[in-house]
Amino acid sequence: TSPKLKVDFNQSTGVAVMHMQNPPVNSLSLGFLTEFCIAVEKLEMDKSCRGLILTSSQPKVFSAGLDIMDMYGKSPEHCAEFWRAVQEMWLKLYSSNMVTIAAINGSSPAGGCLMSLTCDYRIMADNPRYSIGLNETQLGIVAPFWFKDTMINTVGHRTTEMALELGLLYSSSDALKIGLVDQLVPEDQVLATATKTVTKWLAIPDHARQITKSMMRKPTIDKLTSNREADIQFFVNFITKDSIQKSLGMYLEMLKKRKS
Ligand code: CO8
Repeated sequence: TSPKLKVDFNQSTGVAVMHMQNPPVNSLSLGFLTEFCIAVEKLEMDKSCRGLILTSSQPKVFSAGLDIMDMYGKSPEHCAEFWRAVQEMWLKLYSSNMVTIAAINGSSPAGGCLMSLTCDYRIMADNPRYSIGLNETQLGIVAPFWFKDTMINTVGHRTTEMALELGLLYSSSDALKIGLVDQLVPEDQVLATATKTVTKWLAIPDHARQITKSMMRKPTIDKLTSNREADIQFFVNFITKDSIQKSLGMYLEMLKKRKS
């Protein structure tokens, strides 16, 4: 178990609960993503682990998404390494053979929303203060095609088009309405409901469920795996542009001002 991640594996149920603990807001930094991918890989290799629940140890936030500091004022080499780690996180989760459940116990913008979308099922705390969505355009940046595809696969084309253009963050009840999450429960029941749900999914024969999951997701996954280096190059060129760096800087200022 690493400091940024607490993994509770229950041998008798075959279900692991992964608590993200990267204070203050579980931003997906290069360091965090590296640890995260190693931990998921370990569980994936362990034949006795059949289910994975993702949740947050931080109050009010599931994950604030990609760590902006890994994209702001960094060298092209750093940005490339960071982006490869983001790709890896998505590939590992979206193609996982395990039943994956997002227990979303707080806000989940951008990369946090993407992480949730890779799961088989999403349970969110019923709290109007918590929001979820792909808000990239609000930062002056553009959600990559595989973020977009993952959202389309979940909520459909029209809803995704509008959500991405406007960078919409949905309250938990609005997220349920559009199908961005599957179920709302009181905050103190998020994890218990996830545990119950994973049991239901695990009652289906593994091989049949896994082949079906792969059939649904493979075209989307192949699109990235066959274009990984080009996608990294595109990200690095985009994110290191002066105008984009300026947008990120303004967004960071806004985050700080909003606090007071
Ligand atoms: N990265 C780095 N630092 C962050 C991030 C982040 N994503 N989010 C918050 N922080 C920092 C804040 O600046 C603040 O720092 P400090 O204490 O030094 O002032 C600290 O974390 C705590 O944040 P808040 O005070 O805002 O905490 P709250 O509990 O009030 O709010 C929220 C939590 C709702 C998560 C809020 O922090 C928030 O909205 N954060 C921004 C979330 C966001 O917009 N993330 C988008 C990241 S971009 C992404 O994930 C996909 C990019 C795809 C790139 C494609 C390019 C081609």
